[in-house]
Amino acid sequence: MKTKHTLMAALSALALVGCGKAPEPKAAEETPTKQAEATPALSMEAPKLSIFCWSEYIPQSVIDEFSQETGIAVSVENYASNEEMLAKLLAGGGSYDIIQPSEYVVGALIKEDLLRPIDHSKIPNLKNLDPRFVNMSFDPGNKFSVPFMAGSVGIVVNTEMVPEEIKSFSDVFQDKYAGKIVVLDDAREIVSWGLQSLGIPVNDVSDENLAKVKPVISKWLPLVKVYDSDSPKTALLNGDVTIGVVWGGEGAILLNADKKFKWVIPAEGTHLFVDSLAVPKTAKHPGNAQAFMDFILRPDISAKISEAFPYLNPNLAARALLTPEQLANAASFPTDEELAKMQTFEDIGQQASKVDEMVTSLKVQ
Ligand code: N2P
Repeated sequence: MKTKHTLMAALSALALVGCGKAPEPKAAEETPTKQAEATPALSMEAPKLSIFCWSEYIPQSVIDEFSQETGIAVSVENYASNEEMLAKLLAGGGSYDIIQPSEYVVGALIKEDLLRPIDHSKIPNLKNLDPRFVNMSFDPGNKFSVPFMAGSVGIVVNTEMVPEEIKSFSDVFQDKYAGKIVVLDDAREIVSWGLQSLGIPVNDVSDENLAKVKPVISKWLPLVKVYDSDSPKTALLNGDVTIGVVWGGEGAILLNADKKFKWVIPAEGTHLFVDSLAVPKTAKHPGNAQAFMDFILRPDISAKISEAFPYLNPNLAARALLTPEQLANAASFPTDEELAKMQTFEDIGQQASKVDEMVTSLKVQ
């Protein structure tokens, strides 16, 4: 669970990195030669891979299949927010070969020179990707990252309990739904909903705009019953809450589970996230990391990921393997018209700590 402390640690660590005090990469246990670092030779790497990824995103069956095919032993650690991941990565405690940052964090990590360039000749399945999800502004030419899944943030309504029409973020946060709302436990997301309800672009997080958003969010957050970024579907499924703002893949699982759930793309517009795989500079097994990137881009494997976690799959060859029902799930695959109204997040530098402080203070009111 993200705390103020972890985000502040992440931001101060990034600030330090900006001052040229990046944590030194730890020497590799298995292949400690400088030569191996300069030119990753697959044969010199131990058959190991350490993945640090979002919870509920990479099915264990996919990881097992990779291990069976390659003989590479995989360890997995999960996080529930980009900020939690950054804090752990920058603290240098874990030694991760693959991380799974969202678009704005890929941009920040590239800027701070914390990612290792990837070798496209080792990832031929890059060709399967939808051109709309490659060469994006946060990583031109995909020099450092490979899209894993994309998705939108939207509203799920239990229509048996909430018969009123819900169209927007401000429709969700009404007094009559007090104690019946689940939202993502993510300060950047929450502030973006406030900004969008005021018609302000999600990346315009100036002090002035944050001051405008504060009164909006301070009315909203006391109505929230559950903050959950790992599995916000659970509170909706078990009836603890009747309405929520959740990741698209979570919404898609709810729509598949019960017809009483409805997915709504907020009228104000919403966040289109692009979660990618990237290799930290400190990775000990960059060759294995690239083999894993290529594996998840295989159409059959990517389709299996969609089956378990139905996000917006950016892999066209995998999409061709999905059923018409999967492709018709409104929470997985927004229409082109809906997509056109969505915004991706950009790195907002030091303003991120103000966003986090604001939401943290309003949550504990
Ligand atoms: C997967 C979480 C999706 C991450 N459980 C949204 N950026």
